[in-house]
Amino acid sequence: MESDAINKKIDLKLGRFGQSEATAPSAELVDKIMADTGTSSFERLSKQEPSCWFGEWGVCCRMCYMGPCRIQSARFKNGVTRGVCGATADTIVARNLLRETVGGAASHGEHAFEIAETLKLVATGSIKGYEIKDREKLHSVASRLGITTENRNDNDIALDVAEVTMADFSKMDGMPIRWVKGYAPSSSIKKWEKLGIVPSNSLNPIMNAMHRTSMGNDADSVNIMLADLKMGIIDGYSGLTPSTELSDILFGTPEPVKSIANIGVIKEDYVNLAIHGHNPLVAEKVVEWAGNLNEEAKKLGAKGINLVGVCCSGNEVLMRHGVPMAANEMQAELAIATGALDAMVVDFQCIWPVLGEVAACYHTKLITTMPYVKIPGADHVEFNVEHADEAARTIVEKALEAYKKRDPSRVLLSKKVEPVVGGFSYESIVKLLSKIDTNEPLKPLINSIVSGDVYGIVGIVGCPNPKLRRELYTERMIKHLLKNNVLVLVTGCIAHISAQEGFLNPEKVDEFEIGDKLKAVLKLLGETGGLKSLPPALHMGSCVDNSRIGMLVKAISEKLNLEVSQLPVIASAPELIAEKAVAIGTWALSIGLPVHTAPELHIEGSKAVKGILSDTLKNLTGAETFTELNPEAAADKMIQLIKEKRESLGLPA
Ligand code: NFS
Ligand code: SF4
Repeated sequence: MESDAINKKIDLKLGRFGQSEATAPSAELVDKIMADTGTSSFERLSKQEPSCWFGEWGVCCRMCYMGPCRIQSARFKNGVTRGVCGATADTIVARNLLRETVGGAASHGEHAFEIAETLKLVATGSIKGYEIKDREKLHSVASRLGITTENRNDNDIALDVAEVTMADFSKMDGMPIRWVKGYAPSSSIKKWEKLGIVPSNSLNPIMNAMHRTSMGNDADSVNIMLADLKMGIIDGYSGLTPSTELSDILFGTPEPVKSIANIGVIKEDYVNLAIHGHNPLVAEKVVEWAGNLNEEAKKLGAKGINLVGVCCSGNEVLMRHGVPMAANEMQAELAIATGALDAMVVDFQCIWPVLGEVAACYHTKLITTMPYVKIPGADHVEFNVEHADEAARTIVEKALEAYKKRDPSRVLLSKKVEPVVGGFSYESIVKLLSKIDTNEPLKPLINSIVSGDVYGIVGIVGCPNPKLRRELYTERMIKHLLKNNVLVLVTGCIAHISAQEGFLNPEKVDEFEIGDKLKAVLKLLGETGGLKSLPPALHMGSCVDNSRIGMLVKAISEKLNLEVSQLPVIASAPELIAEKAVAIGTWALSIGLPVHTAPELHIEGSKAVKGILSDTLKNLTGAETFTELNPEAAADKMIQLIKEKRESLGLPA
């Protein structure tokens, strides 16, 4: 009976699987996942609710076996104030937050390192399957890293780029990591030097962070939070930025590209293969082999192989190949529940363990590829760059094999697809602007900001959180910003949400209520680039591609000789889930951007940590965090912050 009651509650919440009425796949498909698998993200969430407040507030400590300890005083007057060792809420909250940031920085770091290793193998001619696709990017990266390019061949340059990148992880010369010098805003570096938080390599601080947060070490929340900022810098310049830049060298720098989005991109008469995860080394090879084996699909009676993208790999293959965007992270299971997805290949990060179980309810093959990411119920095809072609071929063959077993009676497809234009790399934006001003391409954008035609810029990044999906948090926040002439940049799963809602569709520029001034800018720039308009929001890529936003911010701040924190630019993670998103937010704070999050970071239990993030930080990097659980109010708060920044620059507010 109790479970009946829960299921009733779920029905309401399940609603439209976190999409608006207009964009959601059929109600039947949404019901189908529960009927076929007995589970869904909303159902699992509702069984976890209400969340444990100790965890939510960050005051649960499991750092040792005298605990777990929970600090009640954060919420209740006469509650317990210390753990067994005496740790207070401030200590525990700060330690937990630093560990979250470490989780994110380690993820992005390993992502970058694997690509650097591959670039090295390419440069030395040790592997065949990959090549340098973008020379221009190679040279630009080399020059930012201070590597000579004159009279040298590309392989030698690439070898230096790869080695400098890899050395940043473990070098012992005590000098700042090279990617910081080449890519961080110069005013930010000066501040970090004063604070003593410029990393000289990126692995030691990760080890140090795990050490200092273990039982009986750093108890000073200010000291711990400085380590947290340093971890943010590592995330930005040993994780995000090299991941993006080296991927561009190997696979090309994105240019605006047209495609489609939503679950409806899965097609009945094709072999459907979804690419899910984050590793372009895998995704790119699968794209290549789907092309090579397309005729094989026809021999099976299908019209060909239909590749579709999920989460960040989805963003990257959209940006570089126009592959349709099927689903954000939490919709991956819905894509399988169509019964028409023949295989889903995954690599690392944001791959929910439940996918093994869900795939087992259908003919769908879930294929894991990384030695350190295996999932019960999945087939494992080990992927390494030395044998990338064989692995990619096997993966596509598994999709073909599975297609034969598809049961048409269990297929339910959605017809809804939304046109999108994505692929706005930093370089492509500069290129577009240079059509207006060849000599000083950033000037037209800066002029629009100065005049107020673009009131400000908000980078909206991160994940779809089922807690906030129920109320379409992101869509509502973006609409409110657009209304107020704020230029919206999106990445990660927020880009999927935006695509499904129509924010990436240039045709919809008149459909949404967009401020007249911003609309005119979007239309002018669109026409300059040969489109009817730019889309209401610009898709700048995957989560590591937040580095592209970073490059834009650096360029604007240095062009104007202003600190990043003076610019009317804000970062927002409106449906934060992952530790990676925490790390990205911490990086944004380190360079001086205000950061909005919803839900709140796990810091409510500590006045000290909250105070550092929302206030003290203003004097350190110029940044601050704020939380607002109502999407319109969050947008209003951003607009207010932009207004204040504009006023202090003497711009029309
Ligand atoms: Ni970013 Fe990409 Fe999505 Fe969140 Fe996960 S896929 S790396 S963490 S959930 S946006
Ligand atoms: Fe409790 Fe301290 Fe151990 Fe944490 S480190 S579990 S607060 S005794």
